Amino acid sequence: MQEKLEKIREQATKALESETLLKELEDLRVQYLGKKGELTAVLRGMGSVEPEERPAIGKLANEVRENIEGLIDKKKKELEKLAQEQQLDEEVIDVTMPGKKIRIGKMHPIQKTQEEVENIFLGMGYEVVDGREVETGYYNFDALNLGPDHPARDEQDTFYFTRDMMLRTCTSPVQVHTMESQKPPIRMVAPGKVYRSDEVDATHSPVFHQIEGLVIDKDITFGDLKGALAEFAKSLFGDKAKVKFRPHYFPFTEPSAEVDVSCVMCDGKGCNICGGTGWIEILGCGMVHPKVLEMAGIDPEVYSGFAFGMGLERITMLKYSIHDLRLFYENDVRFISQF
Ligand code: 2NL
Repeated sequence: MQEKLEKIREQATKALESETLLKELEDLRVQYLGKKGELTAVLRGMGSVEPEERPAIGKLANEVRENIEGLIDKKKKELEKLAQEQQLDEEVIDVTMPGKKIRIGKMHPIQKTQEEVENIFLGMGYEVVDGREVETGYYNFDALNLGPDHPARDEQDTFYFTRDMMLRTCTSPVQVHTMESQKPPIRMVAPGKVYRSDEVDATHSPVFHQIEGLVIDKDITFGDLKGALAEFAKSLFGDKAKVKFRPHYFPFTEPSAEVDVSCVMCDGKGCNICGGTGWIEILGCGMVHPKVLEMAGIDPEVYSGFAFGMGLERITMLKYSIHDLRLFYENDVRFISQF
């Protein structure tokens, strides 16, 4: 009996000394000390031990149990410490290393110009109105007094889905929808993407951005148009900016004009940006054609109004001296992040 106990102690000690895996320690505990373990098996045989020897054997058995328990606990602590050290070695953190930079995006220059223009008109009491990019021939052309034979309707110039469904070529349809659904007074701007079948070059793109404005009320005159656009030009290009109205033709306005602003680069003295003239064209405008008002259900005998339209790419190029519009669509952060 005594020998058996010593043997168990010896085997357990050896097994524990060579143990290297924390998860196997519990198996060893069960093997030696568990209910079906080796030590329990030996103690079950106590009946065959001489009664006078029993206390000594019992004492030894307890000693062996405590011994093995002690060794298991010691081993457990050792292995836990080792595991922790290993983990710490693997997860070294150098707190002096520079942190990861989070790159914050920037607003696209076209979007920036759009918001700037929107804000100027919001400040003058206009509303910003969004619309659809797919339109019918009526809203894109007929309602604007562009008849069936107008060259803008050519398949070469407009993206058609069907004979009567197309990508809008300007944001005027948004204004036509507004005139149909809202009673004057109307003061609105309609910004957004427009589509024309153009070859890409430094100043053309089949998708570009426009903002159009419309004011309709009783007694609106060309004087109101001039005042509004002169104020707008000063807000966008600075107080020194002057405007010049040149007669022009649009089918949807009468009279019509193109507006030049005094060159922001040379103050009107003449440079290579303005081609030596001192003036730069920024928008088209005019008094809304009576036929256009009538078609939209507004009585031209009672109401009058003005409208204008400008390309946001063009304005942005002027503001930042950008010479090639393709840069806007390449999405190179080195370009975008400059504005
Ligand atoms: C340009 C010229 C213009 C308009 C747009 C307009 C809209 C309605 C009625 C009458 Cl609903 N006119 N829009 C008027 C004059 C000029 O744009 O050169 N845009 C880039």
